[in-house]
Amino acid sequence: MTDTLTPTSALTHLGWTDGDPHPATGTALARVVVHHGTRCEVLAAASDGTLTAHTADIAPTLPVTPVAGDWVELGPDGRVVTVAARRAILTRAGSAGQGRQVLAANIDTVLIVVPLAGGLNATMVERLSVMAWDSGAQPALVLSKSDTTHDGGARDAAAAELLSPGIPVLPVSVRTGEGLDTLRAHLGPGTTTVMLGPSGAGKTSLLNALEGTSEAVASTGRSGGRHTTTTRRLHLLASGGVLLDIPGIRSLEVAAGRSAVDDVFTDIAALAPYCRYTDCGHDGDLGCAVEEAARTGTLPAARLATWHKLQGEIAYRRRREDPAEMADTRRQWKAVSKQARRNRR
Ligand SMILES: Nc1nc2c(ncn2[C@@H]2O[C@H](COP(=O)(O)OP(=O)(O)OP(=O)(O)O)[C@@H](O)[C@H]2O)c(=O)[nH]1
Ligand SMILES: [Mg+2]
Ligand SMILES: [Zn+2]
Repeated sequence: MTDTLTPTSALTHLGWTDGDPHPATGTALARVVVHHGTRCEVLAAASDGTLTAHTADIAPTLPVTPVAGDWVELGPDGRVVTVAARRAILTRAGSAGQGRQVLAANIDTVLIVVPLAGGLNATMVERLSVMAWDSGAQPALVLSKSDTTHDGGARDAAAAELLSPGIPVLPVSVRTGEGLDTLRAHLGPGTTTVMLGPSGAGKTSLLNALEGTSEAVASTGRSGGRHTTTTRRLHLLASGGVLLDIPGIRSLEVAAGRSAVDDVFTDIAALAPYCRYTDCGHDGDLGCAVEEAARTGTLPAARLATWHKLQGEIAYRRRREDPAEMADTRRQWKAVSKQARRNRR
């Protein structure tokens, strides 16, 4: 790249904001493009203001694994010596025994990409929205493949607005070009965006359509649940922002806190104060306003069912991740089974 930029404007082009770290003397600030094993590809701002790509070894003493979007400092030998504290992070549930896995760091916007081919999947919209809110970044919902609907996705967009209230909903198609300009407006200069959606939703196709790139996409008609994109990678946009393309995620991998659930299930959160008990579980409790709304049809029953599932998953993960709570649960179960044994005598 040979644009004449000052080091600061070069960093801004990489998505650097005032809240991000300033480089210490003797080190250079760089952004992780992709991480593989003991190395990272990074983009750094040279003193003449140009952006330069490097492959940097990771210092073995580094306490955290860098991910795409991380700000890192390169030592005099060019190795990654520190990973800066992360602003918003997108995470998913790790495999058993692990905590959460960080998918992208220092993001401003999460584009939830849900395909319209085969019909709008309500649960997917709800679950991925929870995950997006939990990141601390601003979510937006992209309904991809709008060309597969009869009305350019208008009906699905109206339905999606109720499923994930308060966020922009954009029907788009890379076939017809619908919605691409609106989408571009969401990827403003200096902002960092990550795409979150299932495999085959058309994330990489969107990147290609927006930027004229030719990253690999699934060949038409191919199915079988394999990921086409296999790395998490940061792409510089002509608009001056950055876009992270990551492998597809299953909406069952959601890991989030209760407040992110309330951000999406605003209808349930608004009804809860009218329940008789302040700690109402909306599950057979006496005087429950939420269940009453589900009975009369003002609240879709499917929505309450997804809410219950998410609460169960949060509680389960809490116990798994928090040993104290786990011990508490064990004690409770011991007491219960003791009581049961006593009752049997
Ligand atoms: N009809 C239609 N098909 C599309 C559209 N966008 C993408 N596709 C097709 O959907 C398939 C999957 O697209 P990809 O871009 O590889 O999907 P992805 O979300 O990146 O998938 P992973 O990399 O596996 O996470 C490809 O065959 C695309 O041609 C669209 O707007 N309309
Ligand atoms: Mg892809
Ligand atoms: Zn209730």
